[in-house]
Amino acid sequence: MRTQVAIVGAGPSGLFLGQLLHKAGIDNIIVERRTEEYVLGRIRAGILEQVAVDLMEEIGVSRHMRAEGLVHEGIELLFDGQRHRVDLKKYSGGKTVMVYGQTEVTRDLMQARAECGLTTVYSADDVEVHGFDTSSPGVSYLKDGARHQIACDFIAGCDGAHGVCRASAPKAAIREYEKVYPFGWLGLLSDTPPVSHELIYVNSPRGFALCSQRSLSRSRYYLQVPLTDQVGQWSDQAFWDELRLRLDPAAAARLVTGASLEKSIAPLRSFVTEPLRFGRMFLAGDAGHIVPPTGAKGLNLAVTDVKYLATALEEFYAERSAAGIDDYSRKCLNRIWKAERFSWWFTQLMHSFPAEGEIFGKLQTAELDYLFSSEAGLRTIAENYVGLPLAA
Ligand code: RFL
Ligand code: PHB
Repeated sequence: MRTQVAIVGAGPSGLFLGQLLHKAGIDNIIVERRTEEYVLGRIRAGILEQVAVDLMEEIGVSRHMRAEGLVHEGIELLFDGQRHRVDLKKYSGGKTVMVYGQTEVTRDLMQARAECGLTTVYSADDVEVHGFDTSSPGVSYLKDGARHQIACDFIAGCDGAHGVCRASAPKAAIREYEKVYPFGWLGLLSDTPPVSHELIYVNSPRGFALCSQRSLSRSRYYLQVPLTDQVGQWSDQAFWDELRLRLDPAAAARLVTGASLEKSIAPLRSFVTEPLRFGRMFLAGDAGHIVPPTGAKGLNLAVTDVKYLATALEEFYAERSAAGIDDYSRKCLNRIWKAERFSWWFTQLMHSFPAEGEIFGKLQTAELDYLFSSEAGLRTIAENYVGLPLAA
């Protein structure tokens, strides 16, 4: 097989990139190690910044999002027993966010890809990337007992945090920055109405909690848990009891509980790879960087990476200019580090860090109190949460 761009990974990065390239007339094949059902079954992000909403429009996959997505103009932070609202729209110069699940985004992109007749190879084993330091790179994989080869001009490493692309970059050419947090998030999805019409981020003495949602009848909740906890230890009842204890009395009284549709624990980590380009291979999305989910930035950063990458490749094919691909890493990393900073700061501000002693909680409350007493403070939260502007 031959294509112009071989994309490794059919998560949001790979699927968005595939549609953008197709729209620009650039041929691409996606190679994914899991099945289509497995990819669709993963419950992850819930918040789209304007940049992701715009991209869904641009590639013509916004019909469901427009019908089912919920526009949110604010979020609430609960600390010291009281809820405080951040008016995102007011303090970010009119921007909002969209509540629309990654599962739904993925489904819409997969449908669009199928309608365009583009090739996606699912259940591809032992994927390998070759020759990206030459002008004729390739990707190979095992399927149905045989090794298949794809010759291409470029490789897009959209294969997430544990993919093969980053792992194949020469060790001497890559630098990795990492921070691991001493806790995880236990998530629960249920067909129950959300406790509030906006998201509530909770700083409580018992640990962080988040009340999120997927629709007016489907809720997504998270609890900060020790890294040693196993999902099996947490019955639905235990989850709801603990969540109620972390909420304020009014929210606790309103909480509607029900059977979980899904429960899982995700570790929290900040991670950045530099650079994001190795010859004719590019890293995009979680393959190049991870943020703790507190700032809701992961999916949105993936979207900006692939937008920059698609533009650079389009420039290469249309004008035979390498300026865009030469600048890809720098342009992405500038935005990535700012999102990393916000996600790290918001994580530190809202979670319990028992090892830091009681003073840490007091300092968090003082900082939160200050932020809500200051227009600059509210702007800082709002501007970062809705997403910083894209580079020109
Ligand atoms: P993905 O989604 O991990 O997709 C990578 C794909 O590559 C495949 N793959 C391979 N394929 C072939 N060969 C190999 N060797 C391969 N190795 C891996 C994988 O099977 C997979 O299909 O990465 P991508 O596309 O870069 O997308 C990134 C986002 O998924 C991620 O950043 C977000 O989910 C992060 N995130 C959130 N982001 C937001 O913007 N807003 C949120 O509200 C938000 N909430 C979250 C989150 C992530 C969470 N978890 C579980 C980490 C909440 C949680 C709990
Ligand atoms: C989610 O709904 O899954 C979600 C929302 C906001 C976050 C993280 C996760 O900050």
